Amino acid sequence: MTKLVLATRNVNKIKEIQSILKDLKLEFLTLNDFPGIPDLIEDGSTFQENSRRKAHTVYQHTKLLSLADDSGLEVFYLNKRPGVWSARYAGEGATDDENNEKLLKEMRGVPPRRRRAQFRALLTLLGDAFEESTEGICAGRLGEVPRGTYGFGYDPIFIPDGFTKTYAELTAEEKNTISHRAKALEKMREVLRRKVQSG
Ligand code: ITT
Repeated sequence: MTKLVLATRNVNKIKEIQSILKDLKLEFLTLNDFPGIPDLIEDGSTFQENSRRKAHTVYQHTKLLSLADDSGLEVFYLNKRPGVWSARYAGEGATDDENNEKLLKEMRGVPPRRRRAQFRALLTLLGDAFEESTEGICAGRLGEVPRGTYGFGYDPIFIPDGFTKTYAELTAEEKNTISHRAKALEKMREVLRRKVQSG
């Protein structure tokens, strides 16, 4: 079975990626299987840069097909912040609740029509003499208060277009059919399928 190393320390991303790709004959490995890999540096100014860096670090160490995900929430009113700073918006080591609180505070009083936002995921698949990147975007708007308990990160405050529920009120299956990550993975699916076939 083709081995695929998920180049992320985020367990929620791992769950989502595994679920979306479950029909492919892939053996998923994670960074827990390679304790020697150094922390993945994310000091790039774009999702693309960070995603490539994470994939390269893991591929260099494992020499196995590696998939990295760099993602975040872009709020138009805030000139696309938090963007690449999404994980640490309220400071290094900030919790999801703290990040959500900071963002809602900044957006307090901003009317619904100016609360447009989008999630973006940038995936990089890296193998032997091979690199492929795909992007997925899910457009929506920011809620006024956190709602829902599923998912992670900014899920409780993001309402995808076409829904009245937040990402955190959708089931994992529902989120995984419309999310930014799902869209980026769908674009990667054909490449992955070929890798599976060629072993
Ligand atoms: P890795 O770098 O190890 O993959 P990370 O959590 O640090 O894990 P990122 O640097 O890509 O990952 O930051 C992504 C942040 O964006 C994440 O911590 C969330 O705050 C947010 N985010 C990304 N995708 C999300 C989603 O589907 N739902 C909610 N928040 C999300």
